[in-house]
Amino acid sequence: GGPGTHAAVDLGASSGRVMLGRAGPDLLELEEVARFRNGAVEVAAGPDGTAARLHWDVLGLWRDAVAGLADAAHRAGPDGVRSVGVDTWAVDYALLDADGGLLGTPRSYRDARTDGVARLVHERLDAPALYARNGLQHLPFTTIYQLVAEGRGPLLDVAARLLLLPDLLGYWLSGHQVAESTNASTTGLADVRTGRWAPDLVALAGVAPSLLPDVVDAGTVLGPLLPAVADRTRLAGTELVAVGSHDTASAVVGVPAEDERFAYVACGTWGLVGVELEEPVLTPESLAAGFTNERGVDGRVRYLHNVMGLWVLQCCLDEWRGEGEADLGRLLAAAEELPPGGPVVDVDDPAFLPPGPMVGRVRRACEAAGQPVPVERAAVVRCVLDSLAAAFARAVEDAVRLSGRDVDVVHLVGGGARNELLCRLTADACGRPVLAGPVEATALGNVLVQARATGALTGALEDLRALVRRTHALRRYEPAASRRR
Ligand code: LFR
Repeated sequence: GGPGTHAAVDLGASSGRVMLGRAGPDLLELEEVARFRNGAVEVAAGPDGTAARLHWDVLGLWRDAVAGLADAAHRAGPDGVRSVGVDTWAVDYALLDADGGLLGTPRSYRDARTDGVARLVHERLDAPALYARNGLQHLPFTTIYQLVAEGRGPLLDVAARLLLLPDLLGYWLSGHQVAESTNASTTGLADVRTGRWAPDLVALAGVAPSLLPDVVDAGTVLGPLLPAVADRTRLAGTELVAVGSHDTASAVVGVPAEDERFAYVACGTWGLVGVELEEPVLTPESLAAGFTNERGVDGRVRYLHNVMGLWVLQCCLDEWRGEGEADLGRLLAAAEELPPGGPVVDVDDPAFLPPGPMVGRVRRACEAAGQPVPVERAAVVRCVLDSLAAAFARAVEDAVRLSGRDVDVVHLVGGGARNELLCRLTADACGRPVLAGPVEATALGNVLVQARATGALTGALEDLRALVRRTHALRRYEPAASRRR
């Protein structure tokens, strides 16, 4: 068929957007039709009114997504929107009753309820054995641990179904309850070899197998939107397509790589750093280095490490805004003027994971590492960016070493590609060229998979990536050693 028009709902932990995408053999463009804030909402709701709980406002996200889809229908004009795809961050889920009603309010992966839970799971299946089954880097908030924490409350006793968040929105859009496989792979409940639910791991989580819906692969056309949704959005004849519903899986599809010799940094709230492989790497060294084998679109392996990402900077900015105003552009310009060789901290430290004031955590980490403590805001910003760049470089080297895949270039996609200082520091730290962009790689990956599923595009991921490369300008950063002085 000719070019297709598609709507991508792309929800990140700090912002969501609805994009209208047009794709064909020589065409790939995105139009932003809606952008809205997102963030976990904290309430103190323990028995004594003190325990902080972190929830996602899924109803607000649904309302914003539907409003965005209505705008998309309007902007698309008479030819309409062929399909819709939804991606969000990973691991978090909603519970539904037998009639499909929402039970409770989904928790954020940053909620402290998982503190100490992983240890309990590892007492029953040790970390190496778990790694052999699910291939995942140890993160305290992986769904399997969240479910063990969930089991301390009442909801699992009445829940009939668990849906990961993009699949929840997909259910509300189409009435179909499924688990898309790239995101299912992040739960810790899926077999790293097959991408399907692993009964032993489901049992370890303490849930009934019937709680989990059937797994479908990205590229599956799930069916038309529910009539009520189609009416409200004026999307007539539009179908829901399962895309790489884990945002990072869609981002990796959207990496404009020329051949397989590339590493990627998908940099937004998190920095996901790794390579794409055909087979998982499950060695003890890989486990020790904190490398995950998440499932990619077309059954590829996203062999990567989670780096804390722009979250650390976002929390510093929120803190400064609370004290008055804070201008990121000006802070970055001042940070750029500072000499290299300043303090670097280990951003992988779990101390940086919870929400709340961040500047003190950065300073304390410098102190603990015996490094000069940044005082001025610009010095804190520079420390965070130098630390991210160092962590990205370490993860690229680890990915290369552990997988045996040599790389010529590091593609930096996502919101971080806008941050020129971060891109330059990353090139310097990696000692390799960085190709920055597209900023909207995730939405592009979402649209590309829809376009291929509905016939506007054909080919392998390499062909989809070649299209991104032909249609999007990238910015190249050479590492310092090769730059002229
Ligand atoms: C990035 C991301 C990461 C995942 C983290 C938590 O947005 O999806 O890939 O590890 O969020 O879900």
